[in-house]
Amino acid sequence: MTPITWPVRRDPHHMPQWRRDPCPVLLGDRIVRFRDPRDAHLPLPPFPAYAQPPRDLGPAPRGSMVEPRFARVGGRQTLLVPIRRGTSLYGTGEQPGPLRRNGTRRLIRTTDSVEYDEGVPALYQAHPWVLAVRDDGSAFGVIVETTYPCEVDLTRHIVFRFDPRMTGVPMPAATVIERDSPMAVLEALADLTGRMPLPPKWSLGFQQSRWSYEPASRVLDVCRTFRQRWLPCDVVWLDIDYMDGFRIFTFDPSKFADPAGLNRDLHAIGFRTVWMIDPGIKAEPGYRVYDAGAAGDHFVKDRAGAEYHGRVWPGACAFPDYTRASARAWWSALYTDFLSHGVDGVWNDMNEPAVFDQVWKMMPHDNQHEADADLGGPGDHLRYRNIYGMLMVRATREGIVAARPERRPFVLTRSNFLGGHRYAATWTGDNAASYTHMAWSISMILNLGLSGQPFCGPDIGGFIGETSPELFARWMGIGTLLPFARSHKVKGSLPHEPWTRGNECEHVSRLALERRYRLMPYLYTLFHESSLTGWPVARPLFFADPRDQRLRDAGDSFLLGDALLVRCELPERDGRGAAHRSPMPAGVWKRLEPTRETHRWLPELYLRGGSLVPAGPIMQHVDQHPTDPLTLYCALDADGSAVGRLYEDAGDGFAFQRGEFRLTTFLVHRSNGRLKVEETEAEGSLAAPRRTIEIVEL
Ligand code: NBV
Repeated sequence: MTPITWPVRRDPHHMPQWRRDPCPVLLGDRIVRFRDPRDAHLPLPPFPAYAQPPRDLGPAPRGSMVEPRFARVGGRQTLLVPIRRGTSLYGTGEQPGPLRRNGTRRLIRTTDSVEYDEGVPALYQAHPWVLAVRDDGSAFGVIVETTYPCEVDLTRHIVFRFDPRMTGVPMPAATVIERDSPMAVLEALADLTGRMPLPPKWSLGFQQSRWSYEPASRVLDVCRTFRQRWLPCDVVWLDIDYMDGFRIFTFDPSKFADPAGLNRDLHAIGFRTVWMIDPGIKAEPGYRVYDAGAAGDHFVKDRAGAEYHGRVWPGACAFPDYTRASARAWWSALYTDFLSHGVDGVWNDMNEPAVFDQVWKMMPHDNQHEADADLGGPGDHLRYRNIYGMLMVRATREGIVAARPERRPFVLTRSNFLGGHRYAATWTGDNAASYTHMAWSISMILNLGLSGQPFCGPDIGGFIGETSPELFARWMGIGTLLPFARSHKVKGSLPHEPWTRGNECEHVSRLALERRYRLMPYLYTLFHESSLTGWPVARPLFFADPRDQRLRDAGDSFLLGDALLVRCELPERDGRGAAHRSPMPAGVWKRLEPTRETHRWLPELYLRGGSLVPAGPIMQHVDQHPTDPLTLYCALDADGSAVGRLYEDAGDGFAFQRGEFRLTTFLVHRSNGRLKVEETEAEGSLAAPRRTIEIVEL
């Protein structure tokens, strides 16, 4: 697929007039908003990526910051942030291809792109955001404050070009965050865009999905087989075919006649369920969801002001206009009845939004949204498209919280916007069963994390196409170490449960799953840390030493937190992929094997010298047993000690917000030739559980 970008008219006689902002505004410590001075008198539109509108703290001190420049180039508003040699660029949201983004051009526009490749113009999510890491390890980030589609061009510098159809819209502002390290930039980004709420612990377990497991008895069979074969798993997913004729918030009367009964049976064997809800509502008088939406005037309009209809699964559909609080409240309320069937989590798909009978599956850009003033007031689809998915999951999440205030919600979304991690986890959409896509599942997850979204993962195994047993097993090895671990597959393909691909594949999958469940105490601790700091759970290798240029491109390895390093082998099988192995960061890294054996298809794990990671017993689902014994894997430093933390709470609910948790700092050190463990700090009101602590020195 050739990249689609807007043509830039180059007129040799007409040099662009680059302007700098003579009076940028301070929004926080070394956080400065810059505007095109030609537009500075115009009010700034609201920017929903921010959790709160940032406060204007007065004129920014000059000279110490990167300074964006603004111009009209070839009739298009353009913003340029010059970079110096040795600066590596990351972020920009969900992007296929290598980890380092220098040299690339992409659209920031939510687009349904099945079986994407590197040439795809845009994917499902929109993050107008770039993270830049200088040669000395210092870093800055650029937030471009617009919901309109734009192009991010990193071929030489950081350039944003805006849509020529944005007539009468002021040049978007650019907010720059300047820090001493990339971690600190991400923390400041989270100060502005908010933090991921702590998810329920079960959503960190492994998840099995397929388009679609049907009927209900098949769902139950699959889950029972996981238990019989001792393959740990927490969640099963219900794709679109559970619905009655694809009508959302309904159940097929024969295939899923008793969803509450199904959920009960699954809960009894330790499974949670996540059910799909799309935005398209069948435009069918008599269907209660459509009737109520139409009566409440909750739908997107066409340019003439009539209810817009576009084709999706059920045929002609209307689309909720989530830009209005009243429509969101209506949407939220639909979940009360739906969840009463024992549904645990919700999967919002197709929310770019995707419409089948349109070019690029996009509804007309002059469709109308009657947005509330806090979003910027009424406007066309061009303006609001990029935040459609984010507003949808905001309403979904609010609906779940309202219906079930005592439990933590779990929502997965395909489309989202910068800041949308406040509402939902995400996955990288319709990838393919290839070694290249397996490699991208690392680089894409890392760049999403570097764009503020910590809770993300790929379709393990690859969605489109058939997966060989080796590819499947290798992908299980990698995917079970990524923050969101779900295997999913397209309709009509071969079965893709781990036991359907031969003994070796099943064996390796089991080891991969057992690793994840062994490391669950550490993983949950990282999620808790991320919910406080905004740091990614899965981090690029260069976080271990941002000055080490050798690590800047490493897309075959990643860090889980700061203690664990995951080194993957990415065989070059499609003529692409990374055959070379990235170097290790400097310092001591000790091999760690948390299960009784390993396999050549599984990534290698290393623990950083001076660190320890807490691990628990292997379980079939996260709440099957208490964390007893607690194993502390230690890589002692030169002084013979290792430090690490463990976060524990009820795993669901909100009691942790009232102090019912325990965050323990463990110190293991050698004294008189023996290893001793001390709890040097403990926060929270939960008492230390009585349990066996086992120390394993690597
Ligand atoms: O609901 C069906 C699929 C789903 O399985 C997949 O994960 C989504 O990304 N959905 C897209 C719609 C159709 C895709 C061709």
